[in-house]
Amino acid sequence: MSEKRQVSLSELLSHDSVQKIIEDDSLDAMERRAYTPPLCEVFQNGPTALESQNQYRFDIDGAAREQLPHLMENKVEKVVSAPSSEANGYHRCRAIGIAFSGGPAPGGHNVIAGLYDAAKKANPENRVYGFLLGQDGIIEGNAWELSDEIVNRYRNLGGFCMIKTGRTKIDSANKMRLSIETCKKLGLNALVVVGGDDSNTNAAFMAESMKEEGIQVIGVPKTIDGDIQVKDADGKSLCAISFGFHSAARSFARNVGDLCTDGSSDVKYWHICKVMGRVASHLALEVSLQTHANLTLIGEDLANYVDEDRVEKAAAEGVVDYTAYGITLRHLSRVVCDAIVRRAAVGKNYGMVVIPEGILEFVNEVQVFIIKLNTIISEYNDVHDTSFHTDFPSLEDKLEYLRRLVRGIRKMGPETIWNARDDELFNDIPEFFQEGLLIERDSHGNFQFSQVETDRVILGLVMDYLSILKEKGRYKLGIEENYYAKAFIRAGLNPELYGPVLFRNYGVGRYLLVREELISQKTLKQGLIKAGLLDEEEPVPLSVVKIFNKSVPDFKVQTHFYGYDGRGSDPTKFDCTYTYNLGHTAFSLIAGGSTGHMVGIRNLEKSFEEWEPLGIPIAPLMHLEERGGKMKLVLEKSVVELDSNAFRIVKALREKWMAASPAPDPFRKPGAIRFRGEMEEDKPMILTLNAI
Ligand code: FBP
Repeated sequence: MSEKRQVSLSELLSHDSVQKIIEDDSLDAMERRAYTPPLCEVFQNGPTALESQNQYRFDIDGAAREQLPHLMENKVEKVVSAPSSEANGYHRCRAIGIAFSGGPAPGGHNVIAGLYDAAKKANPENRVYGFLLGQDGIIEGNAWELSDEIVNRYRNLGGFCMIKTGRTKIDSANKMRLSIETCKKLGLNALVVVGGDDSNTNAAFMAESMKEEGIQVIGVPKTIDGDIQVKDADGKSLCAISFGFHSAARSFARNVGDLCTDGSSDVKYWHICKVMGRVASHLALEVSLQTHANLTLIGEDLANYVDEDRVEKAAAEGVVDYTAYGITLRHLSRVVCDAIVRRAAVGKNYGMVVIPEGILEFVNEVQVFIIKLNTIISEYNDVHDTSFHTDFPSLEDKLEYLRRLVRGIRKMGPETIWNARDDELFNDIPEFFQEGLLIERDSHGNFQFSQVETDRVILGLVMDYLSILKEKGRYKLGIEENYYAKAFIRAGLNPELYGPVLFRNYGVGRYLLVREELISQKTLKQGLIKAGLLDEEEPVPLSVVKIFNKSVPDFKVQTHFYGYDGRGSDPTKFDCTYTYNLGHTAFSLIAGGSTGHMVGIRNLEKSFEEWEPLGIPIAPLMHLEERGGKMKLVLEKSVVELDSNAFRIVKALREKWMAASPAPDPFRKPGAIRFRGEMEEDKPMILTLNAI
């Protein structure tokens, strides 16, 4: 017997094929690093300057005027090629710091790469520092001077791994003082903050406070949620979408698309897919367009719901029922159940539902709880040295605190907010949801939807309502007419005789629905006896039982959450190009002397040649909003507009995509994020549609 010599482990590890396989870098990553995205023409032609655009108008909030006086005169600035007289200023030696803020979004590394390349090209002596772990890095003076080696390692790659991120904001006098000290120590001329609405809000306050010190602050619109969409007072678009949205949406859509394929193959599951988007439903809307999932809930749309029956009833009594406006948890579950029941009626006991993470924010009763609990928690934290969550670690402790508020034991503000009715309603909701609603708020007092099992809440309600519908005989699985006829003929039974007795639509529909009153073996037997098809002592024929059992749907569900995965995906070509140009724009704004501006690119929906880099003044966009129980000056989040083209199209196709008909499901397969080759659609669909 010949013995085969086993290769030693060290030989194996040094083998060429093994080396290739265990290499940390994939071919895709290597290609991404080597790729340089195209640059807008203005960046290809040497130094740039800024040109104020007076055609844009803003309705300025009085509070913004008061709190950000030095930024009120800021205008929209277009990046243009610099006349030779201004070139010197552009090339002046500078030190710039950059920090990520908030959740990761694909393309962040290219903002750094764009800023770094522009800075080094303008003057090789320029220094760019990356602050580590978000704004904590600025406060604590924790920064890295970026080099070619560091920057090259992350070009076109996803995540914020290069310098990491954090959710701290520079929102107190002390943090501001420490940040200014850091900037001075590093000799910084400018700071770039790459973040969402809250971070850009924060950037404006930093710009205001640092102006005297001569430190410029520039924001970059980042968030996968896509809720930074800026228009002027006349509706002219300045920033159509934040970066990262396209990549995250494509990543979610790819997963949802694959589930559509699996779901319509083994036809036994309803897949409930929750997709990120803390408040706004833009991501869900884009996933809907990309995949044609059977049902996509859009929070903004549901919030607009009016219960006409209740309105009419109240009107007849001469009163107005305000609770008839807006969505309730009950209505939400009805919308989902309606889709399940209608598809079941045509034999489809499976389907795809897309739920935006922030949907509960739009539900009346949940909204009230969130606002009240935000206020209670924030007031507690303001009054005490410790925090609400440290003092009341368990759910029971928290509930007891709320009970004490009701009993009026605590004689401070919050007890008026939480009354006996709130407590009663709160105690009616499942424990895991109570815990979810009481979780720690983020540093802005924002409710953290990603921590709540929204899908579980909705599913619980759906299951309850489906059981009711089942008991009432309204939730049945349609039986294909031919299948029924063949099965009965095989069993020697006359389908024509049994059909009208068993089905409510016999001879009408292709899918037969068992009569509502036939809800058990017992009622089935009685039905047959009553129709004279069976004697009392006879058993129900097996094929009748088989058809009946087949008509009773077994609701099986799989839940999925798409969020962190998409946030960590590599950027699409669109996001690679967008962010690389945003980085260049940031440098141009700094070189042009701007502060308190957010970078933007106009005409993103058009061909690349028409992209127009600019600076958008943040302060004039700000308005007062309730945050953690207080009115704060913030940059407004853009939610899905119900009169936008993208939403109107999804609404118009809702019935088609629900596919509650015998026709095949019109699922669309978006495919993977491809970096190489031609891509089917090269920018967010909502962007293209809304620009029409
Ligand atoms: P940003 O607004 O900071 O970009 O983050 C958005 C987001 O990705 C939301 O979609 C999600 O709700 C949230 O972050 C999750 O936050 P965390 O990373 O703290 O869990």
